[in-house]
Formats: sequence, C-alpha cells, structure tokens
Amino acid sequence: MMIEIPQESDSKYSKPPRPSSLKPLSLNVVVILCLFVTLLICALSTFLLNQRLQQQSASIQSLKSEVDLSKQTIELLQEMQTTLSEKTDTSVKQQKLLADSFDGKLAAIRSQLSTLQQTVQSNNQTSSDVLESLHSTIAGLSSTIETFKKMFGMAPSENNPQSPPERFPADPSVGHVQYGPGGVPSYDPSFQEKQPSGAVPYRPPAGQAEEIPDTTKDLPETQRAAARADSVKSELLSCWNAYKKYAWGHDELCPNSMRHKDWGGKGIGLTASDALSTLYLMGLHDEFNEALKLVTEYIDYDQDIRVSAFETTIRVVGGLLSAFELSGESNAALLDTAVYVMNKLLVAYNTSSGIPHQTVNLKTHEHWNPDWSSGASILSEFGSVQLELRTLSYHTKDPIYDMKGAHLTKILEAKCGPDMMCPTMFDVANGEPRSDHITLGALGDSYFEYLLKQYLLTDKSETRYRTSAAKVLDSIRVRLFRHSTPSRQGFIGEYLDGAFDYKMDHLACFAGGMYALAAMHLGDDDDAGKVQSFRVVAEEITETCYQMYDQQVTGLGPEIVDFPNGQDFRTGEAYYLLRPETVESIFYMWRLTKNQKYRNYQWKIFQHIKKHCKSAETGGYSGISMVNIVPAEQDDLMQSFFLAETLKYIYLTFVDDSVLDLHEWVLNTEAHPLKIRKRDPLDVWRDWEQSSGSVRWRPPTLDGVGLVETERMMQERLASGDARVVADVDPLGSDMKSQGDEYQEQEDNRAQFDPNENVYSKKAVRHDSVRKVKQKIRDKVSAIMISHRLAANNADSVGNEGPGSAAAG
Ligand code: DMJ
Repeated sequence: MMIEIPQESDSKYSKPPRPSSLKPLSLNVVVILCLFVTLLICALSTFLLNQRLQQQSASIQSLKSEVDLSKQTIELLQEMQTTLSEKTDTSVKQQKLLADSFDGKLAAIRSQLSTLQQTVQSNNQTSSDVLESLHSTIAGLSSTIETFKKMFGMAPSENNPQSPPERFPADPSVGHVQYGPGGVPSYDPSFQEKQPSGAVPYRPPAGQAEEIPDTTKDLPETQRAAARADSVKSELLSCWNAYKKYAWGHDELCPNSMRHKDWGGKGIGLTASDALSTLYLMGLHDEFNEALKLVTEYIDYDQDIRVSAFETTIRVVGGLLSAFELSGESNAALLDTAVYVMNKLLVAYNTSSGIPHQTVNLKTHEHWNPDWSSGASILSEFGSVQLELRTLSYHTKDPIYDMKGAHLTKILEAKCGPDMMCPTMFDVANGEPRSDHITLGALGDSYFEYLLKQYLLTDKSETRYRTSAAKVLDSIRVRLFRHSTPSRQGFIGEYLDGAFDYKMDHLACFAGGMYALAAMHLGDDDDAGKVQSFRVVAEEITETCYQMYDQQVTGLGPEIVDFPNGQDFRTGEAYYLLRPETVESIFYMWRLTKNQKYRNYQWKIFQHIKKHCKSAETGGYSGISMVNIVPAEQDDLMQSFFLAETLKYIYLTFVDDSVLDLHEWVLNTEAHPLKIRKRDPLDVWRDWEQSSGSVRWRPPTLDGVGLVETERMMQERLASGDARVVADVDPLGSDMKSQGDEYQEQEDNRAQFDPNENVYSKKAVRHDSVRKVKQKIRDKVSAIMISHRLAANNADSVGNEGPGSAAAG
C-alpha cells in the first residue's frame, strides 16, 4: 500500500510546491547538519576567544615588564628622594613630590593589572576597557619617569619606544637650539615633535567646578570689588593670626597639625619676611610692624643651616627690601637686615664662572650644588636674582651686588644663543649649558620673567634688557606656544631632548602675566604687530590656566597638565600647593584689559581656595593632594608664597590701581614690589663718591669675571677724564692685592669640603688674572696722567707766554 505524503499546498501554510528534482531530507541528515553547524560555531568562537586571550596575555606580559621597569626606576628615584628630602627650595620640592607620587601610581597599576587578570580569566567583556585604562595609566607614568630621568641626567629607558616624530611645523625661519656634548647651543632646523609614549586616548575634562553662592554678586561694581577685597584681606589676617599662634618665628605653618616647618635649625621666620609687603599693601600696619620687629630684631640668620641662595634672595631679601621701599625708605633696620642676609648669600657667587652655587650654609659660609643636579646650577635660580641685587646696590651705594647680578645676565647672553632660549642647567665652573631642557615650568620659569623686569626696573633705560626680553618673548611664542584640539586651548609646552614635549606646569602659568606686562610696556615699540601678538598669547595662556581650575571638581588647578598629541589638556600631577601663577596672570590681565571677566575669575578661584584649603582648626591655609576629588585632602603646609603672592595678586585685582602703580613698581618673582629707578652701577658709585667726598673702591667680585667688570668700570672712570678719579686710582692696586689674598683663603677653605676642586690651578689663574688687570689699569692710569701732565705743562707754558701770544691763539 502506498503511503500518501500530504502536499504542502494542502497544508494550512499553503507554501508553493517544491520543485520535483529536490528530494525531501531525512530527519537524520537534518540533525547531522545542525550538529555540524553548531560545531563550526563552537570552533570559531574558541578560535576567536583563544586569540583574544593570547592577545590579552601578551599585553599582560608586556604590561608586567613595564611595571618591572617602573619598579626599577622607582628604586633609583627613591635614592634621589633621600637626597631631595633635605632640600628646601621649591623647584626641588616639586620634583620630590613628583617622585613621591610614583608609589601611588604603581599601586594603581598593580590593582588595575589584577582586575584585568580576573576579567580575562572569566572572559568578561569589560577587559578591553580595563586594558585601555591600564595602558593609559602606564603611558602617563612612563612619560613622567622619562621626563624626570632626563631632568636628572639619568639614561632614558631603552624600552620606551617613541612614536615616529612629526616634523616641526612652526616658522621655518626660526631655528631650534640643541645642546651638543660641549654644551654650546647650535641651531637645528630639524626640530621635531615629541610624542607621548604609548597610546594616549583623548580624555574629556575631569569635571566642573561647583558654583559657590556669592553674596557680593548683586552689589554695584565698586562696592562688589571693595567687598571682595575686604574678604581677601580678612583671609590674609586669618593666615597671619594662625602663623602667629602656632608657628611664630618659624618658617612655615602646618595648619592641620598646628605645628611648624623650618628650612633648618630654628627657622628664619620665612613666612613673616614673605608676608611683609602684602601686610603693608593691605594697610595692616600693626601686623606689618610686628612682622618687621620679628625679622629685624629676633630672627637669628647666623645659624648652622643650609638654605637655598635663590629662595632666600627672592623671599627674605626681596621681602625686606620691598618693605623698606614701600614704607618710605626710612626704616634702616629693614635695609640692614637685607644687606646682612645678602652678604651671607654672596659667598655662593665665589665660583670660577661667577654663577652662584644653589646652597649656602648661613654660618659656615660653605656653598655647593647638590648631587641631583650633577653639580650644575639652575637657570630659574641664578637667572632671577638681578632685581634684588640691583635694588641693594642702589640703597647701599655699593655696586658689588648689581655687578654680580648683571654678570649673570651677561653669561646667559653669551651662552644661550641669539634668541636667549636658555636651558635649565649650567656648569658653575665654566658657565656652559648643561641640559637640553627648555621650560617655562620648574627649573626655568623666573629667568624668562626677569629679562623683561630688569628692563622695567631701570625705567626702560637699559635697552639691552629690552632687546633680550623681546627676543625671548618672541621665541617662546613661535617655538613653545601651541593650540590644542578640539578646544584651541593656548598652551606653552617644553623642549626636551631635542623635541617638543606637550607638558605644562602650573608654574608656567605665570607666562600669561609676563606677556600682559610686555603688551603694557613694550607698546612704544615700532612693531605694533608683535606687541599685539604678545597680548593674544597673554589672553590665551591666562584662559587655559583658568580652565585648568574651572574644569576640576574642586575649582583648583593641578600642578602639571599635559596635552596628549596636542589634544585638550588632561590632569597630570593633581596636587595644588596654593601656588600663585594663575592668579598672577589674571591680575595682569585685569590691569591690561579692565575686563570684568578677570575679576570674576579671580573671585571664583578665591572662593574655591577658601572652601577647600582653609583649615577649620586653625584658620591657616593648606595645599590639597588631588584637585579632582572632593572632599579635598589637605597637605598640612601653608607655603609662605601664599601670603606673599597668591593672596596679594587676588587682593590687587579688586582694589584701585593706585594701591600699586605698575609704572612705579615692578613685582619680583615672589610678588614683592621694588621701585622703578633709572640708574646704572656707575651712577650708584658716583653718587656714593659724591656724598662721601672720597673715593672708596674695592673690586666688586672675587672671581676672574668680576675683574673684567672692574676693568670696564675703571676704564669708564678714566675715560671720563676726571682728575680726582685719576689721582685716587692708585690705592686700587693694594686693595686688589688684599682681595686676591682673601679669595685665595676662601678657595683653600672650600677645598676642605670639596676635595675634587683643582684649587692650585684656580689659584694660579686667579693670580694671573689679578696681575694682568692691575697692569692694564696702571697702563691706562699712566697714559691718562701723562696726558694730564702734558696738558698742564702746555697750559703753564701758554700762561707764561702771557696774553695775546701766538700760542694762545
Ligand atoms: C614662588 O616662590 C616664586 O614665584 C618662584 O619664582 C617660583 N614659584 C613659587 C611659587 O609657586
């Protein structure tokens, strides 16, 4: 019997009839087919999964080796940290903090690595996100380590591959400095871009500063500004009172632990000398007087402690001098103390090049450079003491200070190439550059600031400073100033190891103010376009630095940001030390433009500082460890520059310009105002001679270069043909002899703690140099005396001949 298979057309689905050539498939075949397909899918997924696992495990291996490498670097860094922990200067402190933060970063990497291992084992799909984030953290760490190693002259890591560099796109007519083995700058037109190592994904900004309720908001402008200024003043008072209560006479207040911190020994009252000029400008006269009494009568500056020659110059000497000038130049104790301290620091300048050592012992007068800089001196330090030295010479009528400072500028002019883009380190023995790192951040910053300010302090009379300043401002603009994508944030990068580095320190934010000051004062320049370009740089840098604050949840700016591959900034080192540079630029922009925006920026920053940095216990202020986390963790240190600079710049933004007229005053790099005066060292000297009625001459320095200066000054004196000067010049010889002996003695002393110094050859050079200069001056003296005598003889013979003689005609 035939079994009739029902036709599909009969079924309820009514499908079209199957072509007669196709036989219906048996159930077995269908099952086998299904099994085959399933197997195929399984095999494919296993293959793909395996591949993914292999890739991830290779990544883990490479990450592990990166972590190992980082660990080795950290060991090296720890050694360095031990040395650094004793140092007092800010730039070094900053590097120490950087080193400290490596441990934290390594811990973060370890934890991300173990999460990644777990996710890979459980085949979790989020592993690629973790991998990406881990890679980015490691890339950030590696780049920080490389920068750090470079700074300290350590060999770069071999397995830190750099992406292929891009050609430098800037103005091809401008060359780029490279420092070869001899350290002499040469111009390399093939300046290249440095790419961050590893893949750095673009990260949007970290957050947005919260709006803090503003009680001054609805007041009319004048009252609003006055209310804001009062508020700043009362916070300065709060800091001062906390310092008085918990740290009086010491260097800095630890506001959370209610203790103090000293550079060494009993401290030298750093916060008090640094606060003097702010107290004065704010009209806090009682507080000014108590600070003055402390620093001029009670502080012991003769302790057996090591201090930074630079920091002591800008904070202590600068603070005292500024207080002296602001308060009417009548308080001799202020000037005497400044001179007393500076004379102690001056021994550091007794080096063969005249470039000072970084560290001085206030009692023993030993001076040296720390190991971490391989014996070199730091540009930002010796490149920014000239304003203080010049002011000291003016008031003491002793050219020695100014000549020491002017000599440093001359070395830099000679060694840095025509555009004055100096690197961060210099050899004290011969004045040669010893690094290929050019930065407006740590180790370089205030050198760039002081070129312009030296010109301004001389009431624009020393035009060579103008030339240097204009050159440097232009070079920075062309070579280091860039715009990010996508937001076109203007920023100043660095030059490191022959390439551009997309990193910007908070310290470099002072540049907005520097360009604003240039736009204000160089306006009489013929080249109006250049001045306009300075104004644009000023605006854009200030805006970016403000955004660094505004795009953080605390409303405070981080210590370092980077602009990966030229993209918008992301937070690098996230701590905030109460630094002033951004509010400094905002202040200058306010003065330049009078745009209310800048007052509002300043006020917002002030509100956030108050909210996150004020210690509830003491009323003092403290830095914070992470700007991108709330609640903020305070670091228990009220840096003296918070009183000297940060609060002063904010305050000056809300008061009338007449409180500090920028045509009469120049702020030193610690924001201490110094009076603008037209003078040169010879004027100072001549004034002194006139007022004292006698010639007192001593060679300004104890080193070879100082003698060159001596000779120059002597020649000018002699060329002036002043008979009194010529007649008095002879004692110079004996004076110089005694100075030479003194130098010899100092060199011998130095040899006691620096056995590597080649004292004997230096002594020989010294004596030779003294002898030659003395001889030259004697030759000139006798030439002039002979000509005087001849002239006198002539006059006599003319006189003898009587009126109406032919000779008289
Ligand atoms: C200050 O001591 C000075 O401004 C110095 O020039 C560098 N920066 C610190 C504060 O950040």
